[in-house]
Amino acid sequence: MKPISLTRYLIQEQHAGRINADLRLLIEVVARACKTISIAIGKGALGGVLGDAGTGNIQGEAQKKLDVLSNDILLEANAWGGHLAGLASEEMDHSQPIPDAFQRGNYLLLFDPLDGSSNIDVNISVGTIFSVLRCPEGVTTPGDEHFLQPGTTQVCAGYTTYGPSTQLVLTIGHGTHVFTLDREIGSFILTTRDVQVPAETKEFAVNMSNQRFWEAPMQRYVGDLLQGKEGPRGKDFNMRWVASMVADVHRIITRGGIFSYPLDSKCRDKGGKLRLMYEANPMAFIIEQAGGAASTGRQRMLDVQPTGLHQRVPVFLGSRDEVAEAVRYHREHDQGA
Ligand code: FDP
Repeated sequence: MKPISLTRYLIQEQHAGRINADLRLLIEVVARACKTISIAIGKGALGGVLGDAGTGNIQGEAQKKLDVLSNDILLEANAWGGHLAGLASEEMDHSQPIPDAFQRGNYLLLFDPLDGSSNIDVNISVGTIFSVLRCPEGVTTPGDEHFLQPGTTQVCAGYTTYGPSTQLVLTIGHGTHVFTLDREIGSFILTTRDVQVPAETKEFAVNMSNQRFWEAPMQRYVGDLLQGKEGPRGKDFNMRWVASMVADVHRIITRGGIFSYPLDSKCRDKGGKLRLMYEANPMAFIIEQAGGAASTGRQRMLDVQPTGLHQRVPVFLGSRDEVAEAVRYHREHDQGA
């Protein structure tokens, strides 16, 4: 079959009644912004975009020039389309309603403009993650509280990975699909329809240097993985850790695996390391739509009721059976088994 573009895919979805014109436009605008980010990243050292911006975000993290640039690109692209009521980003303290000068729509957009940005200066894959929610009925000027909806209410989620090729992975709740950027024609082309994460895996991703700070169930879980064939899991496991969530999740989308950023004593007070609203939830939606699973270790990720825009959570996601195993270790620990 002849490959189809993102535009054509979205029009087909609209004709099938699965999205409306506003959501189609929203996705097109986000995809276009991601192409602009991809071009800036691709220039690397020649574009003068590497290095620190000399500022920090609300989370106390140093911002890279490309964090700020990517944020500005997404904000600017989405301000005037008429499809959004408000936006929220990792790089902004609070959400922003669409300015009065522009028409407002019915959707809310959350994004992490440049995930894994600590990898940018060493030319390793980074990405953009986004999530789309409905603006609650009757709300014309949304505030932070209107974004605090559980992941199950997401109408669309996606990420772009800026690697050897730029790929957009998208779900509107009808499977997860992979698009690859054709740099010559400037279009995202559908390259894998209905991608499926294998249910079982022999590969795990975690920052092992945090091991001594983990909780007991995580210690036991990874301890058993490391024992391989001789241990209770009865098979040898391989480990990968890119340290860009997008790149690690993309590997799992492609060939299976489990990604975890568990609770540890360093991040316990904050609730975890990764952010619920624009990292864990969109990835959980994408992974579930690809047949995988996502959990905090104790609860399905998409069922978490958010309490803050920048809330953090522990994350386990990927191959369904392996996530179930990690959850089992937590359950057995909590039940004192
Ligand atoms: P980064 O801080 O570079 O943006 O979002 C946080 C994140 O990267 C994830 O992309 C990545 O998986 C994780 O942090 C890396 O954590 P470590 O520094 O502990 O490896």
